[in-house]
Amino acid sequence: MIEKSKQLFERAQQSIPGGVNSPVRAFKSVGGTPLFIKRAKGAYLYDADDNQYIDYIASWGPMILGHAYEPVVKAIQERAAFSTSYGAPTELEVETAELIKSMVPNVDLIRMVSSGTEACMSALRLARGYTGRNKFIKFVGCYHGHADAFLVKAGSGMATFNIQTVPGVTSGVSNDTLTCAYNDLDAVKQLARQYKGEIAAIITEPIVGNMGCILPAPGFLEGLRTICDEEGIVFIFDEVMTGFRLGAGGAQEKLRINADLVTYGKVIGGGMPVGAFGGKKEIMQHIAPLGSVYQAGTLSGNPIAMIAGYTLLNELKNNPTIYEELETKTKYLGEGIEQVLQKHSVKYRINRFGSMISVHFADHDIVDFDSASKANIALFNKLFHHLLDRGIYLPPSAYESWFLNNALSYADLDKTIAAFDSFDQY
Ligand code: KE4
Repeated sequence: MIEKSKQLFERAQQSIPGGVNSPVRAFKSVGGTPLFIKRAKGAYLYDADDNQYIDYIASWGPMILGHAYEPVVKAIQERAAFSTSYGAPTELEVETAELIKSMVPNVDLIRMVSSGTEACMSALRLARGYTGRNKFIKFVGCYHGHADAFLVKAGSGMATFNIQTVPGVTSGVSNDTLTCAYNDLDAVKQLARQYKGEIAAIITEPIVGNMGCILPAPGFLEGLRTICDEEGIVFIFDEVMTGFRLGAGGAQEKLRINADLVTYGKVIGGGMPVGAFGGKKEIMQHIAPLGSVYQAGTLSGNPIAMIAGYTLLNELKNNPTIYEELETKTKYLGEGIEQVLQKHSVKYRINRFGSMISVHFADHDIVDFDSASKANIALFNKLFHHLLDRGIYLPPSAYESWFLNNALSYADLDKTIAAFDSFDQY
């Protein structure tokens, strides 16, 4: 029974385009009425009709320790009493930058912004300003936020709605966006030869979350690093999803590959609007006011957002077993689902890394956007609603990674596995 969500969705569409403030929330691909969430605690969401759901979205990544995590809530409440924004530097921003530098490798300087989009947009501008070059390479199906240059064959909501090009993104912008298939190193080498001296950056999700979860093929990221070294190209890791989720040091640490610039979002803000980009001083020193690559933001480093992120990151830094617990839970869930799908003789692939996982109904490996899009999306959409009806909330798209939070219990995982087993439309 979701009557209040239905009423709220009708009402929302009178004032907000599509009734949502971000397209992927609209349930467009899975169908049905988006749930309006009233509150959340730990691993559970509660919708406007007070239905409880096990949450595998975690606000698309940020809520890694579960919802309403006490230390974060308390820190926000206390800090708000000192005003919510100053538009001036604070000690808290310095402490947060120092904490991040102590957790992730290879970041000399870091600039706070208010979203992952801003972080990726700024990192690309910086790479272009630093190299004096215009073009850059992104991978089909990867998503780096909604800045114009990235809205070319992007993942996440664009894949969900099968949007290839976006009205309003001019050819003047998209002509400098070069794309090729994720995991296709030869295609990158070909572009690097064809546009020698013209490519400012290669940006990638080191572990992809926006086509579902997709892992880099052995040697792929190392190959990109070599091309960037040989061609003077800035290598950008978009760690908006993987940062502080795969481990305290993110993908750079887990995969033992150093990018030149790294972008962050989601977990870094503990659910508040925070993004960041950082990297080698040689490059970062070109950012204004040090250098001439302009970048700015009224609410960048906002004290409420900073205290939320600082508190959460400290918890993660001081309790490294959290990552082992998350990985063990994700492995347990993946293996449980695998046993069920094998029992039902279903063609499937499960891609998993750390606490990122996705299930694809296909009898081919899911290694790039083309293979992800050839999976049985309709079947996923049916399964989505089967689970939702049983109080289990997956991301409402086959083109999204699931995000586990450490408040999930093994009873929650078993309930999820059982719901896969009770599905009778495989
Ligand atoms: P935001 O501007 O949404 O904070 O971050 C953009 C972004 C950048 N890079 C990566 C790897 C991302 O995954 C994202 C945003 N992720 C999507 C979910 N796939 C956000 C959900 C939404 O668009 O509502």
